Amino acid sequence: HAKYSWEDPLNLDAQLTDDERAVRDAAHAYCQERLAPRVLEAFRHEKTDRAIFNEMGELGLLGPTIPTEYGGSGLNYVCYGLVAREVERVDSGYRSMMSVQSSLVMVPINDFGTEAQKQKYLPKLARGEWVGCFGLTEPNHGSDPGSMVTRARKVDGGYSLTGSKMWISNSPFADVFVVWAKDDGGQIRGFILNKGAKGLSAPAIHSKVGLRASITGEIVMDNVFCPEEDAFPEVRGLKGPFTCLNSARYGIAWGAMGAAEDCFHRARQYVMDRQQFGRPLAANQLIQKKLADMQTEIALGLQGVLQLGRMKDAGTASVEVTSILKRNNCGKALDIARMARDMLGGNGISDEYGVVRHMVNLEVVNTYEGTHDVHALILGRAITGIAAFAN
Ligand code: TGC
Ligand code: FAD
Repeated sequence: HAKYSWEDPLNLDAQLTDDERAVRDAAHAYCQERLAPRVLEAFRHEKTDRAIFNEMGELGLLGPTIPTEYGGSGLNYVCYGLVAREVERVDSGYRSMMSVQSSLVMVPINDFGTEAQKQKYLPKLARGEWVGCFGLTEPNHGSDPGSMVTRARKVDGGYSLTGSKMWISNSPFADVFVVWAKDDGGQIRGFILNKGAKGLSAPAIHSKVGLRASITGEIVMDNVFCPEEDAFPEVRGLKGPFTCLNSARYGIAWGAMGAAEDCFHRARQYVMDRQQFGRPLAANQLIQKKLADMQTEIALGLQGVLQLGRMKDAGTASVEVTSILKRNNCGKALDIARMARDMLGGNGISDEYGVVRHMVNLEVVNTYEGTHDVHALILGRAITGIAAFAN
């Protein structure tokens, strides 16, 4: 009978096309050869390397699903997920940099932008020549972005934006700011702001214990002028930002499994090598159970995101399916990272062994783009028809 493969028990590899495998392998090589050697210093000293955007752009990893006519790679959602998994196998912060640019900045410009906006912004974002950020969360409005207070007042020739956004990935060095604000009628609209605009600043947040390889900041807007041609003309309401989140949350669900796999592989090797009581840690039943639990959740989580990717590519994915997998895979990856940290004993506390870095990163990943519990509420509403978070 067939031999068990602990590295790929459900044979994910065989469910991919040749093209998808080629994209995965190219991303894997870049991530392992170029990103992995830099991550420890980046995390320890909170140094975000701007050049990573240029490197990723050169390889076509920014905007993988954006059409080639605008500089994207024109790939399917499964490819996008495979790339996210490879990047996050190294670090969730690197995946964050990539997914904000791809899903939260390029997707809205592609889906809601005018032809002129697409021509102006997408090719430069795809090459990594420009870095983008996405401002939805505010200091007092995170899970409930519909209550945002940032305002876009109509003025001659455009809009004047005032307000502040909090916890914004990439903002301190961003060139392009996709910001959501309420217009004079109280409707949410999207605006593209450019670095250097009068009244716009993006101070860095230096208090993070996780995701330290990815810079995070605020966006402070004091009557920033946005010309009419840089506003998204038609999209209104939360549908705008949520459309971007559907894509980013999907990538995160794949990415979290990459981080979990890295923790699993490191823990497995460690318990095979480490001797206590005169035999390898791996010889203990309690250790083997942990490995079996990790392996099971990774295999099922990967199978789930592959099916979601196929549904997205076929146009049959409801938004709630993304909530199932964002919630499950982030929560399970965090459990796996904590378990791996435990199995490495005291060494598990050192950043040199990798797993505790994944663990603190995954605390963030489990919180952003809709917390674990908010996704439960989205699902609860879909299951019962009753919104638990409504007034
Ligand atoms: P609700 O009544 O549910 O919906 C309002 C309008 O939006 C539409 N909509 C969606 N459209 C597209 N995709 C989706 N997933 C959608 N979900 C809702 C909906 O149809 C409705 O449209 P319309 O035309 O009828 O107005 O709105 P609510 O205010 O009750 O929503 C509650 C809730 C909990 C679902 C929502 O607010 C939520 O998801 N909160 C979580 C917030 C969040 O995810 N923030 C993420 C910020 S960005 C980020 O974290 C980036 S980190 C990335 C990185 O660094 O990698
Ligand atoms: P809150 O909404 O205040 O939630 C606090 C707790 O209350 C959570 O446990 C939550 O689950 C729970 N809770 C909330 N409402 C309910 C309810 N109705 N019922 C039960 N429990 C509830 N945002 C952006 O816009 N762009 C970015 O690029 C971005 N990047 C980020 C990068 C980092 C490093 C971090 C930490 C965050 C980032 N975010 C970004 C913000 C992120 O999306 C929010 O932190 C997240 O949506 C949660 O909002 P909050 O922090 O205000 O928490």
